[in-house]
Amino acid sequence: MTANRPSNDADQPVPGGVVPGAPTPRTAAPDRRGPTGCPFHPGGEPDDRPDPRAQAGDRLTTAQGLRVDDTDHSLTAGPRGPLLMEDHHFREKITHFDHERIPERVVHARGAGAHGTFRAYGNAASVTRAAFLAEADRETDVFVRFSTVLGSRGSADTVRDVRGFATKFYTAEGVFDLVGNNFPVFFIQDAVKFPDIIHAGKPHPDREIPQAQSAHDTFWDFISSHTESTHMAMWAMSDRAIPRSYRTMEGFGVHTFRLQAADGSTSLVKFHWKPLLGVHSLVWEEAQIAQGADPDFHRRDLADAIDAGAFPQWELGLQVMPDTPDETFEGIDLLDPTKIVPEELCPVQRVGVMTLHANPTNYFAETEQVAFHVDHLVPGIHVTNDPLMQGRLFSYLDTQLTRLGGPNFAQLPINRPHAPVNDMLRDGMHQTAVHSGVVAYKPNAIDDDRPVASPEDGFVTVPTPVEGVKVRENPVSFADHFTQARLFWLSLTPVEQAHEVEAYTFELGKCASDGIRERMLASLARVDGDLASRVAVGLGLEAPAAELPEGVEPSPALSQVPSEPGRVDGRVVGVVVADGGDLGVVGALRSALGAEGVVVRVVAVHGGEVVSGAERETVERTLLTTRSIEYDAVVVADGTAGTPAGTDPRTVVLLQEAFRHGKAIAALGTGREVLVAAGVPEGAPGVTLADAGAEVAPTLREALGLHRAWDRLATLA
Ligand code: HDE
Repeated sequence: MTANRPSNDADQPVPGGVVPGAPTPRTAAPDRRGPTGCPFHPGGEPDDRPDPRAQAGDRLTTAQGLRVDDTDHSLTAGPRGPLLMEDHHFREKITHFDHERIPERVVHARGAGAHGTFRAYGNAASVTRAAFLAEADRETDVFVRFSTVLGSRGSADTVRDVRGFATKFYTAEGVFDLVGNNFPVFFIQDAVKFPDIIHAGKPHPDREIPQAQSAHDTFWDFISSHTESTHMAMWAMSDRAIPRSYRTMEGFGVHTFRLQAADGSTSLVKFHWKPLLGVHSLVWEEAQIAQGADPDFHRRDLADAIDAGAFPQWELGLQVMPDTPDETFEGIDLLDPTKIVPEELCPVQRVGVMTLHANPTNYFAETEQVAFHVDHLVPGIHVTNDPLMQGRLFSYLDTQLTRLGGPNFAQLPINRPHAPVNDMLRDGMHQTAVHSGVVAYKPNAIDDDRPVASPEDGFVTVPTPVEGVKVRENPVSFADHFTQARLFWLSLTPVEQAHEVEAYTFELGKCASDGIRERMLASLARVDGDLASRVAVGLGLEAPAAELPEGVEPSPALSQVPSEPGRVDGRVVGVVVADGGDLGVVGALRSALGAEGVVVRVVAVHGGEVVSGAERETVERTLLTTRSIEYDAVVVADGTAGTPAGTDPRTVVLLQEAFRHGKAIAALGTGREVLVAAGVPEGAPGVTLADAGAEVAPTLREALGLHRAWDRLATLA
C-alpha cells in the first residue's frame, strides 16, 4: 500500500456527508502504472523518466515482473528427461507466443502507417465548423495507414489493386477518420454487395490462389455481370492501381459528405488528398519485378523517406457543392459512389496540409491495431444517404469486435482520442481504464447528473428530412454505368490508354472462361470502340460493335502525365561505376541534385569501396543486390566500359529495364559503349550522353521531375 493511497481498512470511519453508494475514501484504484510496470507521472513525462508505455528495466522478467534466471533451457526431469508442468516461465512464454496473432483485416490486410500533423489554412471555415479544418494554422495530430485491398498481410505491395488511404485525425473535438482510397469511385453502389465483390476478388476458395490478384475468373465474373463496376474497373486497369509510392498517390473520401458551417448552413462535399510530389505510378513490368525483388517496395519507400527527412505531404482539398434537395450537381447524382465530379466542373479548394514525419515505433501496436471507422465524425462533418456509405457505418465498428477482441479497442494507445473521454461505457474484454465512482447512468442525482450532454457544441445531427416507402431498389439515376467510364478513358493520354489496354488484356487473358471475356468485351464496347477492339485483338476474340454514351467530355485533371517537371524529393539516381573509372560524377551529381532531395546511389560489381587513383566511393548497391526498380534514373560513369561492371549481364538488364520503363538514362565518356552493348539507342528520348556529371545534372533534374520519358514510353507501348 502506498502512502498516498487510502486504506481499505473496514474500521476506518466513513466521512460525514457521503451519499451511500457513492465513491468514498474506502475505495481505491490500482497504482498508476503503464503496461510494463512503469509509473505514470501526472503532468507529462519529463525526458529523464522512462516512457511508461515501453519495456522497463534491463533485466529479463516474466509478465509478472519476476526476474528470470535462464530462458534457454526448459525445466526438465534431468537433462534427458521430460518437461515439467511446473515450468511457469516456459508455459507463459509459449502461451503468449501462441496468441501473438490477431485476425488480419478481412480487406486491406496489407498496409503501412505513419504519424504526422495536419495544419489547416483556415479557409474551410465558410463550409464547416470542424475546428481542425476551420481554424487557420491549427495543428492536429494524425496517423495514416495505406493499404492494398485484396492481399493477405504478407502479400506484395506492388500488386494491381486499389490502395486504402485512411487518416485518423486526433482532433480536440474527438477522433475524425477519413477512410478513403486512392480512387475516387467504388465498384458497387450498395454496401450489401460488398461481401460478394470481395469474395469474388479474394483467392479462389479451393486452392487459395491467386494471392492479391484480380486477374482471375471469379473477379471478372463479378465485374462483367455488374456493369456498375465498369467505371471503377477502368481505374483498376489504369496506372493508378500500381502507384510508384504511397507518397505519390492521390486520396479520395469517395462518398459525398455533408459539411455544416458555424452558421448552420450546409454543403455537399467531396474530400481529396493531393500529394505535393505529384501523382505517379510504376509501369506494369516494374510492379511485377518488385513483387519478387522487393515485396515491401511501398512500405520501405515510405519508411525510408521519413527516416531521411523527406517528409511526404498532401494538401487536403474540398469540392464544395450546394446542398440541394435532389443532391445532384451538374446532373451528377452525388449519392452515387460510382461517379466523380470532374475538377473542371467543381474545382478542388485546398484547405490544409498534412505532413507525415514519424514512422511507427511498433508495427503491431500501431499499424496493425489502428481501428478506423467511417462513423468517427466531429461536429461540422456529417454523412449522407449514399447507400455504400450507410452500410459502412455498420461495418467498421462490427469488424473491430472480432479483430481487436472486444468493445474497448478505443483504449489502445493508437486509437485513443486526444480529447477528454467520459463515455459511461463500462467493463468488457480488455478493459484498461479503472473507472471510479458508482454512477454510469443518466439521469443521476448522486453525481449531480454528470457527465452532461452538449446540445450546443456537441455532435448535432443535421436535421435532413427522411421519408419514403421501404424498398430494395436503387434510384433511377444510378442506372448510368458507362458515361463516366468513358469520361475516364477519354481523359487519358495515348500512353496511359495503351497501359489500360495492356492491363485488360493481361487480366482477361488470365481468365479461363470465354463467357467472362465476352461479357467484359461487351462492357468495354460501351466505353470505347477502340478500347474494346484492341483488347479483343490481344485476346484473339471478336470485338462487339460499339454502343457509346453521347456528349462525354474528358477531364484532363485525371491524366497522370505531368505538363511540367514537378518536385524530385526522394528520387533515386543509380550511378554504375568501376574501379579505375571516373568517380567524380558521384560527387558532381550529389552537389547538383542533393539540395532538392535527390538520392545518388553508387552501384558497382562488388561491395565495400570502389577506388580510382586517390578517389574512393562507398558502394551502396552491388549488381547482385540491386534491380532497376530502385532507380528513377541510371547513369553509367566514364571508364566503366570493358570493366567487370561494364560487361556484367546484370548491368545490361539494369539498362534495358530502365529503358523499357521510360526512365532517364545518361552515359558519360566511354560509358556510352555500355549503353550500346545493352541495345539502348543513343538518340532515344530521355537518353543523354555527356562528358561530365555536372553537364547531365540539369537534364536529369528535368527528367526526374517529369517522372518518365513519356515520348519513349509511347513508342514502346
Ligand atoms: Fe472498407 N472496410 N468497406 N472501404 N475500408 C474495411 O474495416 C467495408 C469501402 C477502406 O487501414 C474493414 O477495419 C464495407 C470504400 C479502407 O485499417 C471493413 C464497404 C472505401 C480500409 C470494411 C467498404 C473503403 C477499409 C476491414 C462497402 C473507400 C482500411 C478492416 C460498403 C472510401 C482501413 C477494417 C485501415 C477497411 C468494410 C467499402 C476504404 C470490413 C462493408 C468505398 C481504407 O469494416
